[in-house]
Amino acid sequence: MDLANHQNGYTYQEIVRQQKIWKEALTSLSLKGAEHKKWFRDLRDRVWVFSGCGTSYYLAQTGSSLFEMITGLRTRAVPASEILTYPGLVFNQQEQHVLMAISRSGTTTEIVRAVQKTKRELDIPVISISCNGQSPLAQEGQYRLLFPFQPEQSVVMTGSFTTMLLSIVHMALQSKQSDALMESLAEISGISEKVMQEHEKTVVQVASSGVTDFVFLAQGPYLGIANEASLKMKEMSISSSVSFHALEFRHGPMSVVTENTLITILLSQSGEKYELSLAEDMKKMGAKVLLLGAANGLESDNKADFYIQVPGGFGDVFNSFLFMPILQLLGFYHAIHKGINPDQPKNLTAVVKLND
Ligand code: F1P
Repeated sequence: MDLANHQNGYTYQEIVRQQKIWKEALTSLSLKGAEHKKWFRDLRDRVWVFSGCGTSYYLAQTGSSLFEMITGLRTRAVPASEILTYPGLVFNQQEQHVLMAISRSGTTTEIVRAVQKTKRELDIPVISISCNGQSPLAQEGQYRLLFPFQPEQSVVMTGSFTTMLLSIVHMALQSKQSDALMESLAEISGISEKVMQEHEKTVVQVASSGVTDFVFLAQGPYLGIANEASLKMKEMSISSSVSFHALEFRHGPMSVVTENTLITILLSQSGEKYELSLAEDMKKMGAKVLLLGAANGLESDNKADFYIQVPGGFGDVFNSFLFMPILQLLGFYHAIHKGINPDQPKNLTAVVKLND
């Protein structure tokens, strides 16, 4: 595997630089705490609807879960297309809403049209979250969650996902006085960098272990991460890849498991007992199993073929920042293993523009 050559490519560079970008974003966001606190005063009685397309939809799923865990406010996550096709199902008339519109480019047709419909026709306030502060999406929002971001050259989103997620977590933390959580947020970039460096060799080993199709399983706030990991694997390595709620996998989807299947289970705080038992069952079925989690003594239980253990104590709110870079590298290295250049993904464009 010609690693050196592809590690100079921008997809790899954008994966390994992301923690540095988080620090820069956090410096800028920390100056906006008072403004974000005012947003809560304006909008706290509403249901917070998170929305985006593709990677940004999976970010919406993850962001809404973490936002609700932190703030206790009611949230939901929908693809932008649902706002265009079934606005009445998204914005139930019994409730009041605020739309959190997410987009790396800020120019994706569906999310821009969804924001315009939500704001102009439905008179619902919009918070724009984008890596491009000059974009139509950023300009459209009455509220703008923005931060400095070195634009990504890659078609596939990597650091843009985690940096926008960081901005959502930072904003959610303004709704409560928790020095401990703010300290963890400040620490997580350094910890994540170490995790990525420490486990990169294992990721290369897993990616080139002969597996050919991929399953990513998770519960709760990790489902969006599993969905994004699956999309990364598809986009970068052109491989068969699916994702489900972990405990749903036994109810039919496990029928596709072969000895060439890698099942990656993201361990959660609340579901670990069930997820470890699932790992054991899948290993018995002949799949290769990768356990990714903060559990102590992970390797002692022999329930899996591969283990990536991250430092404990950061909990469900911050583990996504430890898991996502690892899962992005998995897609990257499997692409290299297949002789595919992730800088030139097949059939994809960086932004989807509709003409209709
Ligand atoms: C959304 C998106 C990406 C996908 C591809 C096409 O982009 O669907 O998630 O990987 O790049 O565009 P954006 O709205 O977040 O810019």
